[in-house]
Amino acid sequence: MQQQKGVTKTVRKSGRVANVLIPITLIFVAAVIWRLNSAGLSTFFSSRAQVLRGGFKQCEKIYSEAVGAEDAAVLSHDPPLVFLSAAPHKSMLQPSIQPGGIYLLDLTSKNVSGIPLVGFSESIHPHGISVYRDQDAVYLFVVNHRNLGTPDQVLIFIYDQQKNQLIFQEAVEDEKFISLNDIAGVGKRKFYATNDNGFPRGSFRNTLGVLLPSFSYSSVVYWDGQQTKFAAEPGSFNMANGVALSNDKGKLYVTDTTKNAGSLRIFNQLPDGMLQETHAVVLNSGVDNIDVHPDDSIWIGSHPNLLRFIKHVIDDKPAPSQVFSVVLPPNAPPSVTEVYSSNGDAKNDISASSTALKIANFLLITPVFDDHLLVCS
Ligand SMILES: [Ca+2]
Repeated sequence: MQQQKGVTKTVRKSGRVANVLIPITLIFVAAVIWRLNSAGLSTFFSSRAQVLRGGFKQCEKIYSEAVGAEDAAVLSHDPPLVFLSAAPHKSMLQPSIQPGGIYLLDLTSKNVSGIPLVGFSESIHPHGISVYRDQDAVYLFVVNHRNLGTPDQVLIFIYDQQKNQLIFQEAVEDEKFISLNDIAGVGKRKFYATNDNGFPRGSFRNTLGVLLPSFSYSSVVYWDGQQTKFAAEPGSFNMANGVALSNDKGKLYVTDTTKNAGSLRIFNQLPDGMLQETHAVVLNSGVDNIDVHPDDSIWIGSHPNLLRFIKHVIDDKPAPSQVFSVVLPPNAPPSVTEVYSSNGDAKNDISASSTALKIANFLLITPVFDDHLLVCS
């Protein structure tokens, strides 16, 4: 009799556990399916037709040493010169990260050359970069990744155009630099940077945050030359990625790669550096880096199918690319143009476009991993 009571208790207890576990599992599975669907599950096997608008007629591939030129920043529009940040980014998840470099692209000659770093002898694996100018100098801010377990840092250089050299100024490190992605220099010793995740890359919590953005704790940090603070608290973003300052320096633009399936978010900068969101433009694509043209148009490289992007990371198969141009008129709704869209495998094409910018009569598109740039004119 005693034994039967025990069995009944165990059955009731396991019944209660099942009552809790089954709904939680169903909610988790539904959340993952919803997430995968917003990342491109419904169009995973379909291929995208190539689209080129905005007055551009044709594109050509530019091959160089700058493989994996994830970010690009304009040095000058006339002559058209661009800094490239290139590195073997697949090594970011290996215990020992592989070095990359900073390059200069001359769009007139289509020449790409490595820029020597003076005064910085450590390994560099650059990610987001940003140009800041004052009367005296051109500064280049660089997000630098190091081996897994070693925190990210920001390097500041001054560019010597006569000698084509980057002169190292300082390395900024802070415990709030958790999983840095992109940077926007806003003073010679001031910047905003995105943490695309609230946990270091390679950790389980980082992967969980990618799958379930409510747990990503993504943020934007601000360094004022002395200290770092969260300008947008952890959890303000699903995945804060690209960041750029408006031409009038009053607004900060941040791409949130997975918010509402991909959004451009617009913030006012408060006097203490904190960010106050004014509005957002939903782009329904995995938006990456941002470039602001002198005419105030905002150019964004994007990954329209994040599942195919992940597959591209794993097996090198082509991944689609997409470029948006966004105009934000002061008293009218935003205007969005899809300037480029492709499957990644056409004759003159590029996989996984992370940066797009308009310079002179060219559209430059750069990739996360691919071995070439795409220049359209
Ligand atoms: Ca990025």
